[in-house]
Amino acid sequence: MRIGIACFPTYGGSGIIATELAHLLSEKHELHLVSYDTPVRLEDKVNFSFHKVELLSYPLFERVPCCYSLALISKLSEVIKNHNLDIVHAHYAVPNATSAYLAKKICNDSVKVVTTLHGTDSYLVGSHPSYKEVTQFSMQNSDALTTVSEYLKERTITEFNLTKKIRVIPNFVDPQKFKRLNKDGNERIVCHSSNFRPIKRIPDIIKAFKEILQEVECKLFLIGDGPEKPKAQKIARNLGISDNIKFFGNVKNVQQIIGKCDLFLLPSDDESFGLAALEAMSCEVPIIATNVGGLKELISHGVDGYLIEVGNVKMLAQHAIKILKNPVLQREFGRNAKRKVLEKYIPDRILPQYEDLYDATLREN
Ligand code: GMT
Repeated sequence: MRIGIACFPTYGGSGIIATELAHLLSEKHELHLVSYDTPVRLEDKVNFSFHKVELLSYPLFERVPCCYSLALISKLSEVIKNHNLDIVHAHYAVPNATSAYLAKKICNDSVKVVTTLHGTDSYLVGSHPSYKEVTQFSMQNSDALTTVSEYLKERTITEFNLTKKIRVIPNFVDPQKFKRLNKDGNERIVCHSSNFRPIKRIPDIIKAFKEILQEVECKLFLIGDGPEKPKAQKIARNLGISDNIKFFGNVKNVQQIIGKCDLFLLPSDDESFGLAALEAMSCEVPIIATNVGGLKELISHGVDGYLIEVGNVKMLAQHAIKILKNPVLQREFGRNAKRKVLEKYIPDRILPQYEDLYDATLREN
């Protein structure tokens, strides 16, 4: 097959999944990746072409972000025509699915569009009144539509009144890359990784960590960057625990840090799947997360981690202390997590689901 993938290049699950999918698909298919910058997880040597969407800088466009959607339509049309693509796979509805649909029209319907919804493109950005109409249209008029969890499927159908069939294809992780690593010392490490947006509830992590520190000597590793970082640093200073917290900023090879951690926290307000948690599980790290969205499908309470109510900092701290004080429990949760990853979330299980979908979509009229 000849496949084009459109995605965001930034730190965020949708771009990561799209890039990893491109690496895997390119082993068997002709692959073209399209974005406005080099995706963060793009490997140095790849077996496919990367097509950069160039933007025209023009004073009139200063406050009109539509120019990216248009440039993406043009670039996708060019790639579809020049490489005779069979499939364009848009990751994230806004604007990628819309641009893919219009590129298909420019190319006289010579290609099929598959859209994967990752979460915020459906329930946050896409459902904003400024984008809802066009997002709904682009979802309904994709040739195939997938979500990363049952939760996101149900929520999308309800919020967008969709009649389109949706297939659930979960996130995946490379279990050889994300694995347990030997620590440099005996230090206990609690970890979190995200793009530091309010939805991730970073202040809950810092406040819980203050309580954890009263019982267990440990460090908090915070990986990533985003709008909540200055606030997080200020809370840590005010609580007098800055010396125990390390802010890493954006890191390309997160597995080298997560693989040495003892516990991973993801107390988000909402999470369509929770790729960061999956990556930690593959490193045999127990998870404490909120019982929301796709996290409920990923984590089994009392088996590979704990699920808490959103905002329950006390419970977050209590469960963390329980795990950190009990290395046997920690190892058991970690092993259970890895077992689940190997059973359900490795490329060998997920890749065929995308390939089957492409095949079925090409067979349809
Ligand atoms: O939440 C993020 O940090 C980024 C966001 C994105 O759109 O890139 O991630 C979403 O997609 C991931 C990959 O499918 C999911 O694992 C995340 O759960 C989802 N984030 C949210 O729903 C908040």
